[in-house]
Amino acid sequence: MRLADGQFWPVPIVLAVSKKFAGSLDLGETLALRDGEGVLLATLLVEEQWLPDKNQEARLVYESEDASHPGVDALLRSGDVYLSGRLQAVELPTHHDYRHYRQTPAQLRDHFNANGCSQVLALQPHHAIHKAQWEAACHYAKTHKAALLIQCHVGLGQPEDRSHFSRIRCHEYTLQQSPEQTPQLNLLNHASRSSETRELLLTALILRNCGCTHFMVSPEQGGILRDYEADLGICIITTPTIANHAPLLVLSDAELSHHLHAGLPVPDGFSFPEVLAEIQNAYPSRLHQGFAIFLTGLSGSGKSTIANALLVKLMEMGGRTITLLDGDVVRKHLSSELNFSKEHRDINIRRIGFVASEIVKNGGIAICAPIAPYTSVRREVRSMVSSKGGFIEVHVSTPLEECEKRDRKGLYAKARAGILKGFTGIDDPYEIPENPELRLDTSNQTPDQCIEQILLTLAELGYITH
Ligand code: PPS
Repeated sequence: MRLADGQFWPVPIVLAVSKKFAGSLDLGETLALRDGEGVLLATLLVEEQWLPDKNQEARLVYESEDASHPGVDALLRSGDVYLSGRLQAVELPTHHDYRHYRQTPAQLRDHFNANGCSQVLALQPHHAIHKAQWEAACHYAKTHKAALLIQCHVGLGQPEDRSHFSRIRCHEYTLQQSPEQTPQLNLLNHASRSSETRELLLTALILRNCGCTHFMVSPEQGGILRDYEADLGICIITTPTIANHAPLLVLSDAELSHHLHAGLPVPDGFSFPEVLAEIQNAYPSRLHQGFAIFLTGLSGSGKSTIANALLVKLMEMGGRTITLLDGDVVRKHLSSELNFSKEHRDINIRRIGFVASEIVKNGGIAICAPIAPYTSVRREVRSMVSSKGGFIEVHVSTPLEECEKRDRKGLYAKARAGILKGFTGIDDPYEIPENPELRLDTSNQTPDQCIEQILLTLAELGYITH
């Protein structure tokens, strides 16, 4: 918890590089630190490099060594060698959104000083601020003549998802509820470390550096922070329970949106109507979310036939834009340079997954129909798409004998004759999906029956009404 000079510092912020890169460096060299677009943000004079004990770091920072913890996972995947040295800032990262809310700690301190604020109360909500918390903060600010700062924690890069914008719009609505106060809203660019205790301590430290004297947290967080109050140099106050309030419903934005979509009543007085409307809008119900239908199976199993029939059926239903990413079409337009090695097949499927996830993110339907013979990359695509909307894996399980009997393109015959090498099902593997949402065997069902089953599954999952 301390730097070598004794300063309190809860989370190491390090520059991790590969062994190969570290091996190519000499101490005393200067490195350029650039953002994703190549803009020079800072330079680092390399004074030291060492091999960290990452398991110990994981244990101390994340209280876990389990790689399924996102912070531990990121730590273990980062480079093996840490570099340190004198850091020289060149310029701050550019952001195109909400520039007026992006003040540096020094600018915030100057602002509070210029306005004669001897007390500044900070809130750093993870989600929207609802009534009880806001009233408690305003009450405190009024009785103690304190200024208010709402610090909104955002990621490092350009924002990608609408929850970022929706969260800030929620805060703007909340601020409008107390015209007598002039709270500051500020965005803090910070890579989340998914560490409960240490991250909270770091947040408190950052808030102190922004000129805040008090930090309002939940009673549980208060329990963690109190022990460190002296080191942190900021007073911790907890959200008091306001007697005349309905019992406080503690829900994340996503939980609250499910609550709203399920038609469950949100207690009167829980939040502000504009905030609730914004959350409902940012997290649409499944009926308004995008989804991908991922058909996987052997060549000739009937994927393309199902995909094409499903395309027109969904178009007939209307409502969402639909894109078909058929195996052959993708091979022609997106992946023409790739062959059928495992490595290239995985790249092909990742490309399909990326395009599908972009479509789903924007509320559309992506129908994908590649062979996709490998489990691990199918899993990758599932997680890529699921974070944006629905993912429905359909294993077109028509047996090999039937596919070979059909042999529409004559490729099985070529593979059997040894003219075509590495053909899926003949001399290349197909790993059977373990838990697809649906299995369809086109040797005993018509395309119409297959489509009906897909539509029923979509309806059961809530993505369409059927
Ligand atoms: S993969 O494995 O998912 O990347 O394959 P995909 O992009 O779906 O491409 C499959 C189509 O390519 C033709 N083809 C082959 N398939 C499998 N193995 C080998 N070696 C091969 N060579 C060419 C074949 O026509 C597949 O088309 P479909 O529509 O599946 O029959």
